Amino acid sequence: AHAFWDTQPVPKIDAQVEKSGPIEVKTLDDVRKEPLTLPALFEWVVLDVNDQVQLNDVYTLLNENYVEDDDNMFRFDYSIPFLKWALQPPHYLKDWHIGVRVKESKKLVAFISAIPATINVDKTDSVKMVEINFLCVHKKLREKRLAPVLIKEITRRVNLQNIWQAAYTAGIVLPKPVASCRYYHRSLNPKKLVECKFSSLPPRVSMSLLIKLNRVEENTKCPGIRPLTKADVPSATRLLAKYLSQYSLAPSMSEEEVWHWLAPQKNVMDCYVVVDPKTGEVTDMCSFYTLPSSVIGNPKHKTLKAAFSFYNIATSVPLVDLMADALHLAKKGDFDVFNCLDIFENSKFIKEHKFQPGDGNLQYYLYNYATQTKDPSAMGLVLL
Ligand code: MYA
Ligand code: JJ1
Repeated sequence: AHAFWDTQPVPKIDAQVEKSGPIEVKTLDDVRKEPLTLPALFEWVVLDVNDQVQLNDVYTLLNENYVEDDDNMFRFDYSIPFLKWALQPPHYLKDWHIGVRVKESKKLVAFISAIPATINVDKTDSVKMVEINFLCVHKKLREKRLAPVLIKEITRRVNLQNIWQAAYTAGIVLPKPVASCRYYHRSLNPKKLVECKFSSLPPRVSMSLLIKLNRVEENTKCPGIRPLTKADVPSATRLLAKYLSQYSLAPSMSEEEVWHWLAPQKNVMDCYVVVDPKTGEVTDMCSFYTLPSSVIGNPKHKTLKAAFSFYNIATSVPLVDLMADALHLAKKGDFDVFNCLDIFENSKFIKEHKFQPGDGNLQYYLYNYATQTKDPSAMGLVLL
């Protein structure tokens, strides 16, 4: 049923994986030295995201053609600064920002990206991988088998760096999910969410009652909570490493990477910490990234501003209190909704903070690495 995926080193959908490890082992000699062949009208390009014009081309392709919900009412609208940040972590390779342009017009019609990451699997194996994201084919070129060509080309360019594994997520089921996770949503601006049809007014609930039900705390609960600074990074890196070590799939981040991924950036990343006044150690942190969605065909609202839960660690306060602060801060930041997955210990605050399940799922995958299927609560990795 999968003309492409059946040829790839991924477990069959019905496979019961017992032992973890690579599915196939190859060497550089096995890797094709020339790019994959594209249909004659198209050409491969590397997108230089330091160039505003090329970065804008990626933004526009994604803004018009990237991921939508099942009913095609909302489409992710990753911002330009977000894309630049997401594509340029420490040790990124510009060769891994791959585009397809129409030869004649130079219009960008497809994209795929890889970034380097070290991922710990089953708490024992540290695997050098890439994270694949932003796979996109223009709406007018869909179902022409272009996606497999993009995937094979990025695989080739990653293999040329002697990297043989990848992690990725998708809204659809492919061979074979490591974990199947669910989106949950906390309404912060219920009136707008209803007007956009992101949510509906529950039966026998008035708008004024809905607004009241969705109020957040007027004050923060965690004493001294403040934005992460560069001076916090050594301590925050230790806290993260210790916290993430309990998960079956989690990133391992250097100090450099922690600062890249968590440094506060307006309209991109929010990260707050609690620091022990005696020791200066970071004891708690919460973070969320900004990912708006275009509201498709709504006369009143053009975009929905969503916060996506990132890495949250509570040691000096209950996790529920830390997340109350995250919701308070997101509301103050004018977000309309706060989204999270049922990964980490998130089920501990989902009910209490009135999150509701969405209609979307997120499947986690590994390429060329077999491992036992995991519960969402064993997952310690968030991809953008
Ligand atoms: S997930 C986000 C994906 N993007 C979108 O959903 C945006 C909107 N949609 C589109 O742009 C297109 O519909 C896409 C497919 C591009 C998704 N992941 O060209 P086709 C398989 C993997 O005729 P199109 C993200 O970014 C499909 O099962 N495979 O189809 C992570 C079929 O194969 P098979 C997918 O609709 C991406 C084949 O493609 C996906 O025109 C991770 C059909 O191709 C998907 N999301 O284009 C990629 N959707 O016949 C894998 C469809 O076998 C990375 N397909 O069923 C693997 C690791 C690589 C690096 C390895 C290094 C070592
Ligand atoms: O956002 C999502 N769903 C929303 C909107 C649904 C619109 C109709 N289809 C939703 N709303 C109802 C819940 C409501 C929230 C406020 C409080 C009351 C309840 O369910 C969904 C997630 O649930 N989003 C998507 O489907 C987008 C795609 C998700 C897959 C992403 C794949 C990314 C891959 C990147 O590598």
